[in-house]
Amino acid sequence: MEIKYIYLSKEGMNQMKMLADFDKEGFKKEVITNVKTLFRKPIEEATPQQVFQAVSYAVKDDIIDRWIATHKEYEKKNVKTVYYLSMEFLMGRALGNNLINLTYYDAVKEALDELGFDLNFIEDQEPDAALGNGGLGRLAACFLDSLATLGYPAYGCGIRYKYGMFKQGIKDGYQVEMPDDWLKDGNPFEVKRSEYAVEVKFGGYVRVENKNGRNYFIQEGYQSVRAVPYDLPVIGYGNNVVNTLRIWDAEAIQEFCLDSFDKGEYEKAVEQQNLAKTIVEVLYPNDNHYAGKELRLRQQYFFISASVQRAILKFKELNKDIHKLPEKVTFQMNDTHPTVAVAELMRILMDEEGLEWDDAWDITTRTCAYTNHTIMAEALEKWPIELFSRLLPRIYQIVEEINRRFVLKIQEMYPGNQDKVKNMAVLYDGQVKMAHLAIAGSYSVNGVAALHTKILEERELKDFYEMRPEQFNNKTNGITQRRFLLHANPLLANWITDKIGDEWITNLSHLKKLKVYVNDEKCQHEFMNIKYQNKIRLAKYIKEHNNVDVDPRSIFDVQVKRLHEYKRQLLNILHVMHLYNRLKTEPEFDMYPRTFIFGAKASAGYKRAKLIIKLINSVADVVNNDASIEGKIKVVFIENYRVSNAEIIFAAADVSEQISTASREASGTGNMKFMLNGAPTLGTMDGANVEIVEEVGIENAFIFGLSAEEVMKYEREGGYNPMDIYNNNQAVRRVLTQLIDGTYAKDDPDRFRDLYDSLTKEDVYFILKDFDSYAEAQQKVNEAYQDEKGWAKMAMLNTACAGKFSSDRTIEEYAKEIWKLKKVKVSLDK
Ligand code: Z16
Repeated sequence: MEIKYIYLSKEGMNQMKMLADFDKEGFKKEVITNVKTLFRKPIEEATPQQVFQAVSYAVKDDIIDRWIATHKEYEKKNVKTVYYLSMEFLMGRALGNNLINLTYYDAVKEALDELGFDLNFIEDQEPDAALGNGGLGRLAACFLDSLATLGYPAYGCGIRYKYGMFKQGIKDGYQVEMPDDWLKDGNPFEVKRSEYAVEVKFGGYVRVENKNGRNYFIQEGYQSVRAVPYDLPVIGYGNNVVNTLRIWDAEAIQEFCLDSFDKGEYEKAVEQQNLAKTIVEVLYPNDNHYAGKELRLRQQYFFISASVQRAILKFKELNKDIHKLPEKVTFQMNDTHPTVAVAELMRILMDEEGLEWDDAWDITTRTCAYTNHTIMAEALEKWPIELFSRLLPRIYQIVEEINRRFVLKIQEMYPGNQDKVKNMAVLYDGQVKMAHLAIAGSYSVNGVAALHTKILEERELKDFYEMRPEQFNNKTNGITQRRFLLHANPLLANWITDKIGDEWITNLSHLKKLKVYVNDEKCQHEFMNIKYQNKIRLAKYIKEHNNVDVDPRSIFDVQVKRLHEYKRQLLNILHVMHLYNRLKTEPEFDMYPRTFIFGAKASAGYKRAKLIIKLINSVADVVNNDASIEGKIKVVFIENYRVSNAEIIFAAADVSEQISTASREASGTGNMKFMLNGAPTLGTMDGANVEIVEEVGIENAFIFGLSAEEVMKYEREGGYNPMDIYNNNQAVRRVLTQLIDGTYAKDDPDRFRDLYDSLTKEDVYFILKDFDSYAEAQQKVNEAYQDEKGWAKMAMLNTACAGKFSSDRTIEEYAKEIWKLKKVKVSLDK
């Protein structure tokens, strides 16, 4: 294959229209001054990191004006605000995205060129803000982008982890974890707001005091920390709106007092410093898994108490009557992690605002809303009562009372039905069930894709749904096209703008206008050449970072996501082993060259997931170095998959692997990023894949495997017998045998025995069951790709039909149907 047409956009540059108000010469001067004042250096001597800092501070200057103007407007209008409470915000890099949303990207690129710097290279100096694990954290980040772009008043509330998601290295094929010291050079965009610090209390006991016939609950003998907020700007696209991501740091309450000779005081001071330090030290690296650690519960209460206290204080600055809280505030709880907010709000309303229970409960349940992101049982948080009540004694009392009243309600509705109590109580079996607390305390419960919400209503949360169906609703996830197309794929972004104008940047449904071009051969060539350029960019990245040569003319087949058994990276690599076997043993067999690209972090303690990474790398070692297959298969494991390299990967993908066991992936959001960038889905009918197929048509995807219904039916009947497949399917038996005969582990043939056992004993993720169907779908990919026009059309249709999956659409639905927010306009009078 040669390059038939190189597309170079002249007119279509996005963002030209706003350049008028950008002062290029002033900006250049500011960069030079910043290098001088920050680093006492002339710009010629600055390191790239220092130039990054200087540029970011120059950009920040523009941001601050808009930030102040936005909040002035919010206060003037006394607007309703959503507080998006989340343990995770997977923001990635800020500089490039901020420039994009300020619409200054091209202008700053030019200014830096003139100073002798390449903006791309400067962007690469910034560490990712990796304050999240995967889908849930990145969703929160996309939501903030959309909220600001749509002009909705919003705060993201989270934790300023000292160390974010670990950096992954691959040593000898194994994952090794390294600390992510993302703040070591400072974060130029953050602003510390010490004046908004609040106190958060842990432990001790509760003393009840009766005054004038009313009980007061006073926490005593507690330890406490000072929660100090750092604000990060979240910039709307081209609209002067700047919202805030507020992340909390912990400090000791009393300053370390060196001249104190009182031993007790001294130890107490050290203790408080240690407590503060440990709370925000590190992000728990578990995706879809609950570890039940005390420190994790501390983190949760820490940022929730701080965020809710601050929100109430802010509300009271503009409003007199606390009963009006639901008219001005919504707390959206991102999964069960922040659901202690229900009890914390009750505590503040009763113990600090002096309300009675019924009043406080009415306000709370009109202010809180809950999003469920998973049906995976091991992800549901259930805290031992012993731990919960010791750490949060007053909160526990409140949870007990919430439970008592909720159970009464259940018994009232279903007299004598103990099963209902067992299935729905907040406290049961010595545990605090956080999902049940969330549902009891919320006015809205939503799932994240149509299928997921259906499964919640019909199975996982059936009893709750039957009790209060109107509480349940679906909000299918989305992604921001500003980061995942405009920033990540400038060639395609410019091409689209050339064809249909730039409205897609803030209204992604415009992409459907591309449909008229999908049969146009010139357009097909342009589109596929952009894909080819992006594949060259990724091939370069892989060469630089992994030292593997890949051919950009091969099919780039990509599975990037957290490593989890239910996501079935194992199915993918088993199939690669199968293809390799065929190439080696069937003289008739041929296939179009394919590069299988993986990227995935395994939670540090997840043994089997780490073994799967080792297997992928071991297969890569064998296959990549076997000259006899003439490079038909390459396997690449991209180290340290994260938001910044994801942007390069999505743009370069031909095939999007979305192969979870049906019913397990609540939504998926990577699937949408691939689609937007023109990669058809190879997947199961799971999560949002169902809706992708609905939008693009089943003929423009490669669908295989059991349906969610079928999977759940097998599960009700106690699973299936994988040995039936082992016995009857020769191809499967061959790859399974290769897991234990040393084919991929010469030095230790038993290395992968655990994987073999998991597949042959139970195969709870139906990998063998779906194997043939997957191989068949892969065969179809192989054939379809060789029809150049057909493939180009399919790829283009995927982009053209991706409009629904903008997080702008998702946020409009949340804002209208759950939050009842009003849009605000911000103008900058200079
Ligand atoms: C997470 O990333 C997700 C769910 C969850 O309960 C916890 C974490 Cl850390 C993911 C889902 O697995 C994924 O399907 C979904 O797209 C994403 O959350 C956003 O909703």
